[in-house]
Amino acid sequence: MERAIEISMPFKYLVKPNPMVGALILKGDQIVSEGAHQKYGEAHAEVNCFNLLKEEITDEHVMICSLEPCNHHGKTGPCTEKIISSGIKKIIIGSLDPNPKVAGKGMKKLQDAGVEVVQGILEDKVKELNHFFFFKHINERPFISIKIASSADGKSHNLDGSSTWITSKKSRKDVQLVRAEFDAILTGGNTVRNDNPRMNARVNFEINQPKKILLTSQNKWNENMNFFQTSDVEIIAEKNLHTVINNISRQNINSVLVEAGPKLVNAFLKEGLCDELIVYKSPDNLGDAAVSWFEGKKPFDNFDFNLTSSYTIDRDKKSIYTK
Ligand code: AOF
Ligand code: ZN
Repeated sequence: MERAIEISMPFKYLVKPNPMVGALILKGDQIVSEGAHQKYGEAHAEVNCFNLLKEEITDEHVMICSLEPCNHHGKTGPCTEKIISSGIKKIIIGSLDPNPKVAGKGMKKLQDAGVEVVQGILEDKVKELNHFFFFKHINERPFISIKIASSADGKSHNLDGSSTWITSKKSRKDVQLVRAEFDAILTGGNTVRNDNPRMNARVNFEINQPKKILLTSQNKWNENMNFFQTSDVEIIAEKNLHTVINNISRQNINSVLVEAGPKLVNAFLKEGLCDELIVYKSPDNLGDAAVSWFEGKKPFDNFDFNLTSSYTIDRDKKSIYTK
């Protein structure tokens, strides 16, 4: 199982919002084939594993899958059918699949066909690695992170709208890596109008880019702005954030990164729609002619957040708060 998990991991950024999955076939204690899910929308781990198998299946062969094999027709066909028709007699599963389309049905299909199933091996590891995927199906909404860049005096931007970089170049590079982890990036009309951001993940490896979601009541946008130049963009005019998140939950999105100004960020916090707050803080002040991120002295305490980790990035500090 450790090996099945290991071979799934290099594809983290390419398979999302799907989970990372690895599969092996053993004969005795020898691995005779292995495969991973390598790209969103493409072959599942089990299929790749069978395609690379160079011998006939006998009663001695056992399959190991880090996730319960699927039993549904999604972008690809059901893995259970492939397993059953291969004649394999035993399968060991890391974790059951929380996706309601699968959830236990894959295992049942295999058992009904006479395949012996063992499940729950290194289950916690599989769940931890695919945290967003499990979170979405358990909570029926995506994991929501809010990222902000703050001056030492807790400010977001200058009152007159003039833009200044608050944090260092290295911190801004780190933000690109954070973006790469998410299935969607959500922002507001003010941020797009004032900052003209690209809001994609600019990293030096191939990824399935996050979808971009713009919350705005403005219905006409200049398509030449940076935001509209890359990947998938959706404009949502709804004001109720719970309705917005319900809409996003119906899509294949397990995680949302909110990168917006103080108004929208505070609205998400007040509605309890934030699981993680990522703060990049510069050592410099913006002063009186600037807008505060939060009201009050200990803003994060108001929302029951605890500091869970912090890092130094050049002159800045990155702090992660969770509930
Ligand atoms: C498997 N093996 O390698 C993966 C599974 O749209 P599809 O057909 O790609 O199906 C995606 C769903 O299948 C995904 O949400 C999850 O429930 C499961 N992932 N299942 O048997 C795999 N990646
Ligand atoms: Zn499958």
